[in-house]
Amino acid sequence: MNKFIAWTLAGLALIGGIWWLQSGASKNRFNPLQKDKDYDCSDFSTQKEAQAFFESKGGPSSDPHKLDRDKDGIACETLP
Ligand SMILES: [Ca+2]
Repeated sequence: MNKFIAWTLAGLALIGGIWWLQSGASKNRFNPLQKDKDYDCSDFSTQKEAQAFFESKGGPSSDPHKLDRDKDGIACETLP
């Protein structure tokens, strides 16, 4: 009987682990380009990269990720 309980718990742990991998907790880590992610300047390694993303999302007139807070058309001035 104890063996049965042990196997049941092991099975539940496995199912829980699979559920966790499929759940939102790990999505950003495995899928960084997921479209509903909110991007910050720290998500980019260069200003050029941030600028290209900023322009692909509508540029200065849109800026849903607030990459250009001073609205001068240049995203993430602080990046190299
Ligand atoms: Ca700016």
